[in-house]
Amino acid sequence: MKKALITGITGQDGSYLAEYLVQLGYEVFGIVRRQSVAENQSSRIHEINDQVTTYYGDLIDETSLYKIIRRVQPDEIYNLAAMSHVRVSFDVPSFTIKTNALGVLNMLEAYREVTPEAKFYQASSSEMFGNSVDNDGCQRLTTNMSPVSPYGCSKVMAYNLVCHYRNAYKLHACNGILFNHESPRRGTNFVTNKVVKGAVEIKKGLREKLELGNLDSSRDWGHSYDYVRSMHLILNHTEPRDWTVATGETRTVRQLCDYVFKSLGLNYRDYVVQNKRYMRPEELNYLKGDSLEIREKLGWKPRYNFEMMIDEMISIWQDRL
Ligand code: NAP
Ligand code: G4F
Repeated sequence: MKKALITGITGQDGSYLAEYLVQLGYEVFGIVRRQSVAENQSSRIHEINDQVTTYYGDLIDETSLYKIIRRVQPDEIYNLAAMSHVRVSFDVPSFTIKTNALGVLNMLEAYREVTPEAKFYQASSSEMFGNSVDNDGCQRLTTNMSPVSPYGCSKVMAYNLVCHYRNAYKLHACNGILFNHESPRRGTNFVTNKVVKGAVEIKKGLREKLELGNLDSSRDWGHSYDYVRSMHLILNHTEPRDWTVATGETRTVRQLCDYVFKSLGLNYRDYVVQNKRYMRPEELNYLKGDSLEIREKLGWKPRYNFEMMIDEMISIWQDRL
């Protein structure tokens, strides 16, 4: 039985990945942070709680990482833990860099010292590209990285550390550069789930308006369930290297609002108002990823399209509220 260790197992991706690896027959271990509301710690992994083993730890606490890796002796390490909110990273830049960059260095050091024969996946991000776009309107592995947020800067450092450790110490360490991916488990302060939840609340008469920031930025949105499957494929390819994972479709936040409100029989223009509070000091305007390589070489293919994913999110919020 292979052993997988997931940091960020309580997050959106961590919870889907844990379920997927359990299904594949892995013994799954996860690192969780202590939270003051105990129920929040494991709400996303509630259904598989008895099938995974979790340990308290933190990316910033190096000794906790050494202890856990030594105890688990993982075959595969998925490093998904991060301060993952781009706008919030402008408010807490130092914490963001400590967790997302130094935290990754801590993970790499513990991995190299304790289980260098294991495989290591790093959750890299399309936010690293900033506003760089190739001539064909896409971003890919060779696109220039010029981040426009503390979060993006932290992820570029982590990305480079992973490449460096792979080359310097001959480790099986890989970056998955994943474009935005969502699901009903997405935090409700990310735009897709915020819009879906807000629109369903409006439909049910629970609120009157929805406040958003920039409606004109474009994102390449896929489903988290599809994207965690790519993580496993990436790590189990014979050659350790980096990949981009995307749908290749892009939509504006305005188009997202239009689709969600229309699905509920509403016009978003009657309800959405803009509030500067949700704007960013510097915005990433446009993302559209080229994932041809992972589709052709590893056979990755998303099962959800945009409409299926948003419909699933709407349906879940209709039940929840
Ligand atoms: P998420 O839902 O915010 O989950 C992040 C996880 O990291 C949570 O379990 C969180 O724990 C944990 N965490 C945060 N700081 C930590 C620390 N210092 N030590 C240990 N654990 C810590 O994010 P996600 O959407 O699942 O994303 C997973 C990873 O992929 C992240 O690295 C993110 O930056 C990256 N990524 C995401 C996307 C996307 O569109 N979703 C795209 C590209 C890359 P708590 O539950 O205690 O907060
Ligand atoms: O949903 P978002 O907060 O996601 P963002 O900033 O693209 O970051 C996500 O994707 C990255 C991959 O590219 C990940 F690395 C990262 O961890 C995270 O998962 O915002 C999407 C767009 C932005 O342009 C933002 O300005 O929506 C715009 N937006 C407009 N109003 C809003 C809002 N975003 C949020 N969160 N809240 C709003 O009210």
